[in-house]
Amino acid sequence: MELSPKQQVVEMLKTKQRILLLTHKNPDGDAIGSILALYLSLKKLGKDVVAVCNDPAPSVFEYLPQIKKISQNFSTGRDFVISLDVSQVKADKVMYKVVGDKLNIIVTPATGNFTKEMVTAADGSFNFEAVVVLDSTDLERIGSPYEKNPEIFYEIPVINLDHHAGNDQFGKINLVDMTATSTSEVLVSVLEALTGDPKFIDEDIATALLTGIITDTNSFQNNNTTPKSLTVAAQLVAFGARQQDIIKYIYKTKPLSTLRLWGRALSNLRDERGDHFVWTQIYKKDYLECGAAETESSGVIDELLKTAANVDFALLLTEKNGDVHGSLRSTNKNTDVAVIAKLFGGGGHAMAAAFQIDNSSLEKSSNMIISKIKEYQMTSQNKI
Ligand SMILES: [Mn+2]
Repeated sequence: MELSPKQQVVEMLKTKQRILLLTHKNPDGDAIGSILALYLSLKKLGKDVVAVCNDPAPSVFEYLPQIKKISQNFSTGRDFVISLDVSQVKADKVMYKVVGDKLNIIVTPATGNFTKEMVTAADGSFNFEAVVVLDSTDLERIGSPYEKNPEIFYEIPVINLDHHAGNDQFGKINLVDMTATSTSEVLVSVLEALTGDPKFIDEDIATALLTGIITDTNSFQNNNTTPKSLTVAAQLVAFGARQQDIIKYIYKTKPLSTLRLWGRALSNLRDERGDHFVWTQIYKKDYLECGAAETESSGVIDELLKTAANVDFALLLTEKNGDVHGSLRSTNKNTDVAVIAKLFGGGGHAMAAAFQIDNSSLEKSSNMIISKIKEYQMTSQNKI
């Protein structure tokens, strides 16, 4: 019988020793929670694990133990192989010596002489045996770890662990559960199957996993919250997940820089109620002047803009890393914001979606974005 994707993931994780974990750029709580939980679990199982993300974890997640183990860059650990053709001359002894800045490999022939023409050099195989990509709809979302090492993803088996409807099934094994609230929720059942030990999930792993579930359901407020996600969350609390820490750090404490930045976002709020939406923008200079990191704008849309009355959705435009980023949140069940994100090549869920305009600024793009959305709102309303 063919193995299910979950069984294939479990088999792969059991048999491979050196494993690379990756998640998407601009990581959210689910990206951070799932990569950290899998990192801690595989370490606990004695594996050699490296966890990498394009960007550092937002400072709000500092309550998570070992969060600093998620690094921003990595060496592919690729061997470099120098080959000597021994079809005509046999080697007797091989030694190496470091002389100044040079590593000399000294090969003594059994008989005859070696010549320069007999030497070649090439890239060897990667030291990783498996790659796990978490919470990413496609490989591009990983950012520079993918862009700089695309060959890894062809040469090493990739496990794709996700819950997004738009996932493009890029893995050798694709465990994409669209009924799950979060990648962290998917991971809970993988860990249970992998270890067969209900007590394997300790307090730290449970806290990381619960962080993912809580942030992706917006503390069980979003309508993606299912009975199963509540059961899994209850289980994690029973395993010692520090739920109060999560709520306190994520929802009840805000650095002053965040409050200042949100203040700017609110004072820039534009009312397009004629077209049934509100929007605002945060410029690069706003982050600098507020002393805020680029990640600090992420909550403004979920906690403030989304509460706007009598509109279909809210839009937040930000300047990040030289790109313009758009976040969309639907405020009612009848509005699918993924459709709007798609106008700009983005995607997501009905309730939350995003897009990016590469190499641009708000000055260049925001008029174009807003007029395209207004045009769409007009035609979509005409249809009803
Ligand atoms: Mn997620």
